[in-house]
Amino acid sequence: MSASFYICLVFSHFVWIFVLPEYTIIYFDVRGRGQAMRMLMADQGLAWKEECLTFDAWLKGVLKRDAVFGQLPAFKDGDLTLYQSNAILRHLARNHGLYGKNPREATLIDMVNDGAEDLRIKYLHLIYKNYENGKEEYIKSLSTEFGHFERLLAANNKGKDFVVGNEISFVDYNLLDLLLIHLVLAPDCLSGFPLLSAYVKRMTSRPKLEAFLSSDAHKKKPINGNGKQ
Ligand code: GTB
Repeated sequence: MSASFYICLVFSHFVWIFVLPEYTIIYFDVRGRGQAMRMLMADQGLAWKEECLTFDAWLKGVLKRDAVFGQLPAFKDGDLTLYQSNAILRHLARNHGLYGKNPREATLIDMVNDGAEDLRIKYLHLIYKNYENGKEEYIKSLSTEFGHFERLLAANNKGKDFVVGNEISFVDYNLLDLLLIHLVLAPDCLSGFPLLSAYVKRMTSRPKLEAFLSSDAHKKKPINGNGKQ
């Protein structure tokens, strides 16, 4: 199994074998596109290591040359190295039962994740390219953007479950990350969205996720690489 290493403990004539994933995130010192996978792993009780590099070291070093698309985050699962944050989320989802209960749910999860990615690209454009001039207009556009997700929640058991189905999936961590970073950008942005507000409360109250979100590993990590948030 490529994702794993084995710890064997021998107790008299019994052999206990535990299979533990050996995961590593290679990224800049930001939450950025690494945060949904961190929340997923924290919530699922999975251990991971972080290899952090500065933007300067990245530009000067060989890592950029070797990266499949010349970008980070990268993710190591044993001898498998992956790029593209959404592919990494899907990899974790397939290996840890976070991709819906059937093909129909998996497709809906993909659909919502693509919608989340569209919003993330708009957010990143604001942060890295147009913060001072675009912030006000961007915040106004959030009522339309969040309306999509509020309606998706409403259509799924009146918002009482997850965004798709009644089991958590990788898209919940991606959506939660997006909502949390927008709450920093515009603290009132969810005030007109009761289902999304309740969803954030429910998700952030999951014990392992709550512990991660209150850790320094989360709180001290900047959201973005240019100090804007
Ligand atoms: N589609 C890819 C994915 O989903 O993984 C997009 C990855 C991506 O945009 N990566 C950016 C990158 O590698 C970092 S995220 N940029 C470097 C390059 O292209 O050479 C945004 C970001 C920008 C800057 C910092 N920083 O200065 O610390 C951190 C994060």
